[in-house]
Amino acid sequence: MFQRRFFHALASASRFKIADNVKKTIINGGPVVALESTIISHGMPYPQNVETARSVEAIVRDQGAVPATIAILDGHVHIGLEPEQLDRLGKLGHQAIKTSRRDLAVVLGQRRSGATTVASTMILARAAGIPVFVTGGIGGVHRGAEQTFDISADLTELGRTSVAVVCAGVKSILDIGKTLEVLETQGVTVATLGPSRRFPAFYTPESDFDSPNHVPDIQTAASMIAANHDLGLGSGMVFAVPIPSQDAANSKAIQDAIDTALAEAKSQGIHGKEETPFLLKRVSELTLGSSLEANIALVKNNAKMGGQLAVALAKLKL
Ligand code: PSU
Ligand code: MN
Repeated sequence: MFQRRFFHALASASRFKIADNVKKTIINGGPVVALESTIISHGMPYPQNVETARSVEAIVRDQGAVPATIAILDGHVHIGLEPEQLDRLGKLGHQAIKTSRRDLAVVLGQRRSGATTVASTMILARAAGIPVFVTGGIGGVHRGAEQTFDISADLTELGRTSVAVVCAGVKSILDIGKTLEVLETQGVTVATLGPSRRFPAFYTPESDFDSPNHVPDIQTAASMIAANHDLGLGSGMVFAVPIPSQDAANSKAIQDAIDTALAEAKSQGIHGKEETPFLLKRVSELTLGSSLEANIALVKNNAKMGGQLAVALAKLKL
């Protein structure tokens, strides 16, 4: 029943619109899973984005948890979207403002609509009292960051906001080794969930890096979240779930597409918040959709794990 403790006074402010079933479940200490919206607007094309978002919600429900997709619509923070709202966001695509921590005040203050990244979804989930969040991949340290300083705000957010993020690791459009280093600096607990000791590479089950921790089962992961909260660490956690091997993409084809996309981004001068969406789109185009298929499959698998994790956590009586 500890979500009740977790519930933040902030979420009762008039800027928040929390869906009735989500609110009821949070107040009763039941299982809720937060879902981000940049993956919908900027991470996948329409209509696959909306179809995926809907099936992800259904999978979370099948595990016995309540899904809460988070986005900003007309200046309000929505925790839990109606089907029409999800559709609107999916159709908006890149017209929705990609909203990370620094953008929240801008989008809300100007009463605009925005899709939340991992960083801002964590902030809003924390405010609403939702300790578990499912996504595809988190942002990380971009390749060449020693020159550009491009390090996703997701990593610093993970250092300061105690939400557990279930993902498939980070894409190799990023520098996976440097991403793990920054997560360590930020004090983020990182663990691969499942039998492997490797940190996953999003489209493929294993990167070249060992995961700092390895958790064999959901129950243990739930106990780790409870320990994080009990100690009041205030920092986030990453549970990395490798893509199931039958869904994994062809590693060579993906790597070639990533190399081409990175070269294009460089020659076209694409940087800052535009870079990640550009790379995701180009990799999908260059692999003729096979990366998108893998992406959809892994998000669904994460939703299954995340739903079960939220259920296990809600059952822990603290
Ligand atoms: N990685 C993916 N898919 C995504 C994103 C990252 O595989 O959709 C999105 C997430 O919303 C993440 C954001 O929080 O991109 C990171 O963007 P940036 O690198 O600009 O911080
Ligand atoms: Mn960036």
